[in-house]
Amino acid sequence: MGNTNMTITQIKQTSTTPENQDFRYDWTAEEVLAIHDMPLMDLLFKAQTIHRQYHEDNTVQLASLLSIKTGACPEDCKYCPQSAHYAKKTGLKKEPLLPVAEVLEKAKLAKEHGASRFCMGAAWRHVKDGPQFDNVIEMVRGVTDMNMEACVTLGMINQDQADRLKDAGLKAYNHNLDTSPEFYEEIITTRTYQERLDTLDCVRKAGITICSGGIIGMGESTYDRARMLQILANLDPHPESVPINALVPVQGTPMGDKEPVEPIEMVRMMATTRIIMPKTRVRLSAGRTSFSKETQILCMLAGANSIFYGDKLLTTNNNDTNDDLALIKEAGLNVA
Ligand code: SAM
Ligand code: DTB
Ligand code: SF4
Repeated sequence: MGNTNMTITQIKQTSTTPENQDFRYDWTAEEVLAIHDMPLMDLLFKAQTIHRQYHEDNTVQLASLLSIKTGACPEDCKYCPQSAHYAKKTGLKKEPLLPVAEVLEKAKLAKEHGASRFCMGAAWRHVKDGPQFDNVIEMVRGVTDMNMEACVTLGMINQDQADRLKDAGLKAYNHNLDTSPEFYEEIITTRTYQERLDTLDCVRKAGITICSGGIIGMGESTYDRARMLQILANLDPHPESVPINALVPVQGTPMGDKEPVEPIEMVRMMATTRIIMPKTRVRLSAGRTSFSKETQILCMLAGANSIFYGDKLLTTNNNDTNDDLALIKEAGLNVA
């Protein structure tokens, strides 16, 4: 990997402008895979070295998640407990859009508990104009007024809808690529990869930051993982936020029986993401409940600087908040 004897102080004195060679938008999947497959110690060293150049040391952002509209989604994403296609087997109950006041109350509590970002998710294929979207706009405005970063994930959106969200103060729109274009068809048949990229384009054109990542542990190869990261890293500018989820296998979905993700595979994903997208916030997202404290710390050493904080993700359990606070204290992290 070159320059292994350079000290961190020396590295910090190098240019941090996006013109320097840490920032590339022409990655090949083979190059990304080669980074991913590096000897683990070299990979961790390189990732942490880059991390310290572009991010505050010892810092983690806490983001809270809330499902504002749960279940009965017409899409067939094979990993997702909210898809109507698997509802009979998962038994997940459909719920209407939550009232604005209830959502804002949850956001206030999240802030009081230390979260600086509040993400609201709706099990929609795409956003429809009308009273429900108007309510989401109010939620975004309310969360922004609390001085929290508001993020939503609502499925596909058009330019007009993205512009309205921006006007309401939306900081970020989450829309994941989920996997490589080649493996994608085995996971989702009701929406194309290109449609996902088109939504990201509207988000960017509206001036909203992009939050886009994916899931590992669905049966994809490491090449598929590298391909997904390649496509994200070739967006110019890079997505401001990349969530990496380990599949939460939910009984009743077609992926309910998948083996848990090998912890070091998650660490390698974090490090690769950090190296090819130096300034991006890398989010250690779903699947943390299956990882030890030590694995999570390794993920952070590899460049992850955000976790979802709160008892629940959207419909599945998240780590106990006391355990998270203990981890943060033990590792000497500051909450951003
Ligand atoms: N319906 C919207 C969409 O698909 O864009 C927003 C909600 S959707 C639940 C948000 C993301 O959660 C998905 O893109 C997927 O990456 C992640 N996700 C869903 N179920 C998951 C699971 N069982 N394990 C890990 N990640 C999951
Ligand atoms: C993301 O990439 N992960 C979060 C957030 N974006 C919306 C969602 C994880 C969902 C895990 C399954 C569930 O709880 O339903
Ligand atoms: Fe619907 Fe999103 Fe779940 Fe796919 S991931 S089924 S679009 S809620």
